[in-house]
Amino acid sequence: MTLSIPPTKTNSSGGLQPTGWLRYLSFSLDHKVIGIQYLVCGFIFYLIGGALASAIRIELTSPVSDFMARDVYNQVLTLHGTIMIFLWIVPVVNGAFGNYLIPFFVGARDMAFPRLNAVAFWLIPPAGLMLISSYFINGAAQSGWTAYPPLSITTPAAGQIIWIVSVLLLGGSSIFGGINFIATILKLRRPGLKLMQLPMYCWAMLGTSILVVLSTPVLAGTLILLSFDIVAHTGFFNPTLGGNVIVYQHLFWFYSHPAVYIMVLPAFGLVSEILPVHCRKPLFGYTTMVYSIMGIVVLGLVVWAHHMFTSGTPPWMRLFFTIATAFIAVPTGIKFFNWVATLWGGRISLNTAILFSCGFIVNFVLGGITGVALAQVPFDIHVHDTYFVVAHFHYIVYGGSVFVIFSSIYHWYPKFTGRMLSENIGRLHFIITFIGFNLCFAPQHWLGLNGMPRRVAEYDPQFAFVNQLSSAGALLMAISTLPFLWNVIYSAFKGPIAGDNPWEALTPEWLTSSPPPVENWKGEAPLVTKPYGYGQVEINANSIANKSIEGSE
Ligand code: HEM
Ligand SMILES: [Cu+2]
Repeated sequence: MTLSIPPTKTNSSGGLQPTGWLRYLSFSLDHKVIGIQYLVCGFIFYLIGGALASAIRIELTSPVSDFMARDVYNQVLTLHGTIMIFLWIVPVVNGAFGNYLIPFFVGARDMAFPRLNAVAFWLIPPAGLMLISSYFINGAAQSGWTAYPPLSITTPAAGQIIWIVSVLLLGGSSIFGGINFIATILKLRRPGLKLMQLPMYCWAMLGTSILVVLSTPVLAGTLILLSFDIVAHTGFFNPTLGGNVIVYQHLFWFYSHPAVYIMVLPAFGLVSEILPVHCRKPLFGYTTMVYSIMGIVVLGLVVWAHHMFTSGTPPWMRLFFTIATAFIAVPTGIKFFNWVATLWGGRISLNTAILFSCGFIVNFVLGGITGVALAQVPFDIHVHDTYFVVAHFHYIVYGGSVFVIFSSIYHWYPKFTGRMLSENIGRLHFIITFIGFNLCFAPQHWLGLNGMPRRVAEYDPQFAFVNQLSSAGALLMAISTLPFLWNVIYSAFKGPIAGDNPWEALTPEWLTSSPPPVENWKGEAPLVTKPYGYGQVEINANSIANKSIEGSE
């Protein structure tokens, strides 16, 4: 049942809102402006987080701590992890693309709650600035992005409290966003658009938003209790006051395991939009794709203790969490095979968007395999808190989410700006990123298997050479940002004009002008019931703007 109110005239950005580029610095209510705000703001934080990553890798080129003092290393590491997760990946795969695309995908003129939407975005820059500023007060948080007690209770309090307040603000932002996505997808659908006709990214965002709404408040509550332990010397997690550090770990991972799906499910959705367009084939197995998203949501909520196998978990619990974790490979495997089947026999045009998407598939499978390995208790005990884990999660978050963010930027840039990016520079960007990424993180598996611990500024000299390889990869990754930056900035002014639908795509955002007008469509929103009708309906999407596309089976 769709209870949708057909969105009509100015429900959002009318009247007194600034126009031109100033919009992007304003409290705009237009979902497209907010989407771009998330994207650009996230990218700025990515550059900062990347600079910190480079600093970490410079430190690790030699076995002694010569580039930074050890506690500075811990602060830089904490800042890097926190920025990358809470200020780059989560806001961008959810906030940026979700805001820009979801209203188009459901045929609405804006999000369900435009003001809440703007508030959700505007919580981010101050939270980020606050987090970074704590570095300058001599004593920034240094207990890692997990803030495990007792370390987080015993290290300097001011920095840790600032860290907690910023993460709370960012968590609030993400909850507001999640509520808005659920409401928009379920309630603002254009009449006649059934749930099972929605583009896959809508399903991914529905699943993700359910995870956000269920798990982020748990993190918020946990961090509030932690801050009481720090400032009021309560004893929730402080063992010397009768508290329990393991309870903290359970509560923390009840959020932070789902958080990996908050970072990768939207990426799954985006890839599912991009592949069919660039290989001119329908998305393979739509229905199984939907069910596998929901399967991942349910399983994702019950596997958190696989992060705690070395925390004295009883054997029955280990068994349960191993099995549940291994089961996630099933829905994930379904998605993988569906993507491959979508590509299979397609008319693939090897442009940058699909290169990054294919890069994602390759990297993600490698990260997934090491994930299943880590779910096995004996193996996990061997490599716990070593570089193997660092390699595993960077294959997921960088090889997964970041590759998809780039793929999506290449795919939707013409819609965002009305201009095309340079494909040659794009392919160069892809090649350097792909080589740099694998050179940086693949050797870390070896480091971990051979016992190099993570979160250290100093290590055994036998690991020096492999660490230097890894740092060389990181350098390449840093360099790869340059052609990308040049491309997006230059093309915004000088790129060839894109036209409304340069890829001849069938999803509804392409059935309006590029960039789209305020309120998305000049006339009625088109009813698109076959977003992946390639090869089934021979249509030229340009000529059917504002008409309904009903594919013939
Ligand atoms: C730009 C390329 C990147 C490089 C070269 C890089 C490098 C590193 C290094 C060397 C560490 C220290 C590992 C340790 O000692 O435990 C680290 C930690 C971490 N990185 Fe990255 N990273 C990059 C991108 C990312 C991205 C995109 C994310 C996104 C979520 C991310 C998330 C993390 C997290 C969560 C930690 C753990 C922090 C902690 O243990 O508290 N990194 N990274
Ligand atoms: Cu997990």
